[in-house]
Amino acid sequence: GLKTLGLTNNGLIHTSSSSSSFLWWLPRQQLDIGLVLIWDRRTSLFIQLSPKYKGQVCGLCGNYDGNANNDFITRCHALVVNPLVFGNSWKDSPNCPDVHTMISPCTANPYRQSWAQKQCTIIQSHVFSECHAIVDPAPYFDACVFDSCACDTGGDCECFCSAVAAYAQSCNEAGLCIKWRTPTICPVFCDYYNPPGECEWHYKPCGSQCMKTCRNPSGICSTQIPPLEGKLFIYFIL
Ligand SMILES: [Ca+2]
Repeated sequence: GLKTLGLTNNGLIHTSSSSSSFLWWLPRQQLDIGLVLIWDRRTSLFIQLSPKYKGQVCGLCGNYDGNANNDFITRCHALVVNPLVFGNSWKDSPNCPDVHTMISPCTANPYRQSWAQKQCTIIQSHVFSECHAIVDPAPYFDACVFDSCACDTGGDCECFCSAVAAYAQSCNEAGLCIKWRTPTICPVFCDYYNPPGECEWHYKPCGSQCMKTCRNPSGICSTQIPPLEGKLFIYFIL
């Protein structure tokens, strides 16, 4: 049968500011059940599952058996080729209509195409050159253009920034820290959140090692949480 790993609002591990775009929320018990879900409350969602669940899960993220070719399995256990059939089978609400055609967002929003392609070239540029041989930039560039074309209803830059950040995160996981943000390209203003005269918040492009801090006096951090961009300090509420 299908079991759901529950997410609740109990025992959240969180950072202290409520207004930062770089907040990561971690229900405490997820660490115990082997699931880490980190959401910046915008367009970035990070899911990490313990290897003990390999091949034991199903849904939109696949079955986690190391083979990407068998991930389009519907709710009725049928392996399909069509991504729409696959996606529709996993919709949560029966009131939500099925999607029957998928129009490329750059076709639907042609006025965004040249902007999206121009912006996304940063992934293929010298900024990420060190990473190109280790993590293939092509699928990330395509995804960046797709997402940047699609985001046409406010927050125009956010999808672009999240797409580039996704490539940077893959580089980070491969051991390469790329400092790609600038004051004009997807800037992060951590200092804004610092109280006057204090220096509590720092932006780290590739996260930081677990540190003993005033908010984490034990210096004990979960080893299950990978280094992530913008992670400032995370502490447990016990
Ligand atoms: Ca699979």
